[in-house]
Amino acid sequence: MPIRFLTAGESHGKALVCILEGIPANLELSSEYINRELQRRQRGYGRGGRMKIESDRVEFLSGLRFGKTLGSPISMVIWNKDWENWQEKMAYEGEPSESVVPFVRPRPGHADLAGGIKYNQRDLRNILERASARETASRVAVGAVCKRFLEEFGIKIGSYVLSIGKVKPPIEEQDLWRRHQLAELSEVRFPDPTKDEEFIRAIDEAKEKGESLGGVFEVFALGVPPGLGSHIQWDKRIDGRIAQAMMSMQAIKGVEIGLGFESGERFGSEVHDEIGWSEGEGYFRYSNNLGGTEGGITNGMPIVVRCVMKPIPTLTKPLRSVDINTKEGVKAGKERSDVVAVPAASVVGEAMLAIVLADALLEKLGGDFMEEIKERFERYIQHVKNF
Ligand code: EPS
Repeated sequence: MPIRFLTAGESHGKALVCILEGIPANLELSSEYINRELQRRQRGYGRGGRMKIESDRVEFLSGLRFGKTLGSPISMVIWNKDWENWQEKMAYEGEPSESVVPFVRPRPGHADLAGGIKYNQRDLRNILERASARETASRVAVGAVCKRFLEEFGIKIGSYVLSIGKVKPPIEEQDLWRRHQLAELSEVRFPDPTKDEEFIRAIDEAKEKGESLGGVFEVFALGVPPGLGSHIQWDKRIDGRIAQAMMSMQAIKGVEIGLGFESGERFGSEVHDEIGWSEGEGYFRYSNNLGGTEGGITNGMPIVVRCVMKPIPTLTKPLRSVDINTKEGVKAGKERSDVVAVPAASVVGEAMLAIVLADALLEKLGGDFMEEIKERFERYIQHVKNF
């Protein structure tokens, strides 16, 4: 696995930090490129007050010189503007001041209780700070670097929202990239901005009721060559690696590739993608029901992944819980939060898919600098066409 990354940072700490290793030398990269992706993650109707405070931007700490990667670990920091308001409550050293009120009423659905038990923390803030989806800003920064890398090989990644709560308008536009472009114009990343109002109404209604909402989004990759991942071992299978990456995102409860669960309801002839061949181009498929993977290997068709996000666990009309000190039945604690974050999760999904594919492409091609990797890529593409 050539690509490795770690993130660090509490939601209301000073900053989010990440280290990305494995990106080859001589890749052109700019903070502007990464910041564009970070801004995309901040959008979406139904986000809470935090997104008005933050304007996420990355600062490079290593791995880059004069706009090109060095092949060394790329480390990046995203400063939390909100830190200014949390310095006392999140102080790194000293004793807690009187203003620090421990969080003792775990929210059903959040990591609060399970994490508190596991790490023996009686102030559940010590868990929720790291469990927060604020961490996904780091993933988007890492994913942006991987996207930049994949672009050099003509691989493009996009996404759009399919549903929020029960709102699920039909999608007419079939071309995946077109859907992505239309989603960029929508306040909820739906690939038809004329439907935004329907979503906004549902989100407003949920907010009024003290509720939150989840939903489904689809992430895809175009231009992925056949041959990434492998059938030979469970942990090399590309579909397994994609599913793990997606499931690791906060609040994701299900992942499907291609037709996914629906394939279990069809005959084999209605599922498997028939094979064709054309002069100059080589093999192609008449359909893409399997979402671009067969036997744990990419097959040259677009990778299509669908994820479901559960509703955000912080409710302004909270559910039943227990005070971890008194053991009394109480209402769960409240935190400032979002009503819905599916559009943001869809952007994070792009980042996770980019990370997996960059890793698999580097595994396939090897190499330490862009020029040699590109040469190998061209040779491999010739092999694919001539096979
Ligand atoms: C998030 C920042 C958080 C939340 C959200 C995601 O900001 P704050 O907690 O300061 O309001 O908006 O986190 C959660 C939904 C969660 O459950 O923790 C972000 O940057 O995406």
